[in-house]
Amino acid sequence: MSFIREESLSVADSEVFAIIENEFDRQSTHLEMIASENFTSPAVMEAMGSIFTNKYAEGYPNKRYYGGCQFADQIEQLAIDRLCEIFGCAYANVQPHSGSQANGAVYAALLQAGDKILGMDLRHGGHLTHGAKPNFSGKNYHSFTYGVASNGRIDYDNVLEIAKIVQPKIIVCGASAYAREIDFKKFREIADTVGAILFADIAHIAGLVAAGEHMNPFPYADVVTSTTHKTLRGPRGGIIMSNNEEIAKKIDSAIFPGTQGGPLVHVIAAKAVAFGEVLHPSWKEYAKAIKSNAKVLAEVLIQRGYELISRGTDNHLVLISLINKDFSGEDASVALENAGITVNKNSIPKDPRPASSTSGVRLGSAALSTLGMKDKEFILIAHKICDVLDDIKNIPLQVQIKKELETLLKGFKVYNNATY
Ligand code: DSN
Repeated sequence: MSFIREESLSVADSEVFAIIENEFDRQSTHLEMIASENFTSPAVMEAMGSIFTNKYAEGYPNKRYYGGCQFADQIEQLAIDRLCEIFGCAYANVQPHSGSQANGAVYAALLQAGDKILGMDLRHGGHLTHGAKPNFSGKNYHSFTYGVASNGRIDYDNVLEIAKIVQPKIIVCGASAYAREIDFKKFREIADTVGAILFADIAHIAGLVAAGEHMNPFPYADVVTSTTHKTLRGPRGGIIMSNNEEIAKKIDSAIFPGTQGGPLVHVIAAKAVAFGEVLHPSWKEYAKAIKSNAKVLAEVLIQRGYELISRGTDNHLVLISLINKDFSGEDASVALENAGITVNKNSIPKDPRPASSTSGVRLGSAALSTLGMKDKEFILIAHKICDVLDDIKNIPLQVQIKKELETLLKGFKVYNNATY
């Protein structure tokens, strides 16, 4: 018997195949507006589903602990080189299994347990790994936070004041739900004033940074992390970059053997494919579309009377405040899902509701921009979102809108049955 089984998944495991088919149908019939999601190309998925999944390659290119790594070396080096070219940095580690693993490795590399970190408050748009108390970053380190001012924007003078009091070893900049440009130069000045390391987490905006559509954290940040699956449109995973050789060496040791074992070589192969796509001239056009589509979305929501945190957007996301409404982010997300629009509830600054219900809804434009949607579609979708929220208990309306949006989606396909 050949060890290679020739059957396709549908034959080999019809149960798993059926679930994947259902997910394909879900993704094909709902508007994907979760700000941290996107549609990877079939080429990315092909690399991720490749034979590299079989390979152990603990270590780094040309310094492995296993035999047979010559092609793993080539693929990892290619991913590293492409990544350094995209962001204009000297060192990159493409092995983190996720953004959280990447951030954990940065702390492990540069901090001792109990050291002070200063990051953006989760409820103001920061991430769990930026020092939130229930997370390892808030348990293992002494974490402090800054937030946004009443205008929904980071007040850099206030961050400086807090940094002077806290005297953190690391300042974390970057966010998961912040619609405005992050000024890395100002963060560098703050970090220099208090002698802190500047760590930028660009998970959400990486695809925009890559195209010059958002300020680059280099040369300002000492270390930069990102996920690869949000605006960067690659496979799920993390990356770490630096221009500082000493930091880069510590990061490499913190990833392996510090916090991870074998790298996911198949995912690294898919990262290399995604980075190749980012380096293509058409990426600029895509990043511009992400931003202009988010702007149009924000404009319509505002015209229709919805309050947005920071009153607009500079990037790929908008954050609707429902603080003055008699329904929560959870209610909104369920109603929008009924109408065929997938979003997430999100806490907002000074949110009176708990994280399980929230007073916010976060919307993103990256995935629908991948499908080729432009102003015209985003205006229509924004109005549909408002129609649902204006009359949130109207289930027949939600059903009707779902039908209309399914018809719209039929004209915008990224996958066919042969490519997912
Ligand atoms: N969970 C991601 C997001 O949705 O922004 C961040 O890790």
